Amino acid sequence: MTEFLGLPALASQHGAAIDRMNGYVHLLMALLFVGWGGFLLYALWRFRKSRNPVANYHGVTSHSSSYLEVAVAVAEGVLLFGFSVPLWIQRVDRIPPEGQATVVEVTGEQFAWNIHYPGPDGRFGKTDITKIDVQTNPLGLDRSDEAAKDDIVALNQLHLPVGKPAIVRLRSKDVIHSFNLPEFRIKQDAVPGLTIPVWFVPEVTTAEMRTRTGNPEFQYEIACAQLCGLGHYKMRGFVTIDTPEEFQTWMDAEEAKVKEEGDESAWN
Ligand SMILES: [Cu+2]
Repeated sequence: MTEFLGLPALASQHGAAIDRMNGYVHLLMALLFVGWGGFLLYALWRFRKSRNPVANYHGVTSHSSSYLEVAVAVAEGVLLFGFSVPLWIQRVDRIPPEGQATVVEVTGEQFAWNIHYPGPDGRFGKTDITKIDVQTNPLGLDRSDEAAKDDIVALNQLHLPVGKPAIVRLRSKDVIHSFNLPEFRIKQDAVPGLTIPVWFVPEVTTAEMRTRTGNPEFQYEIACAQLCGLGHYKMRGFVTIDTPEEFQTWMDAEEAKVKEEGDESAWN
């Protein structure tokens, strides 16, 4: 189905179900398009003036069109209740427990993605609007808060381990953005004032995808899918799917950076 629709390579667990549904919807639409187009041509020919010089006041007496309409409605009902709704419930209602997932907060702003990990303690530190500094502290993280001391903040670089559910809590600092990960079949608006969770299981590491696509420079992208201002076009982040070991190495390096910065500010 992925090839048939010309979709980006697939890299998440639930993505195949989304592609399948997308394919069925396109098939039904193609069928309707051909059916309606054919019917229009038939009607033009069948009811041409030379064959029908006088108007027929009885109209259509056969019921076949009603049966066809019912069949289309049934097909649409099956798509909606058989495929869409179960998938939707799974996506928005069956969020895995946080203890079994990588939890990360992603905050959109004009024009970047701020990535915030809770650090080894697993608790997100307090943020304070008065502490926001566009250059040094875009989230306004309050490092004096015990839970914030080990928090990791990154810009446009989201790392996740392969095979483990990832829960992304989406937020926005200014306008509505949209967090779009095409290869993971994830797209969700980030709305100011709301924290919206999205979850998925990444199944293909960045390295593996590089081999698969034959592109040594391949990167999973975070695209902003909502026209959010003049710099919308450059609001582009990257997702790196690591093996669990690589992820730990990256975390440790980020953790060391945080410690270093903490020591420096204490010294100052
Ligand atoms: Cu945006």
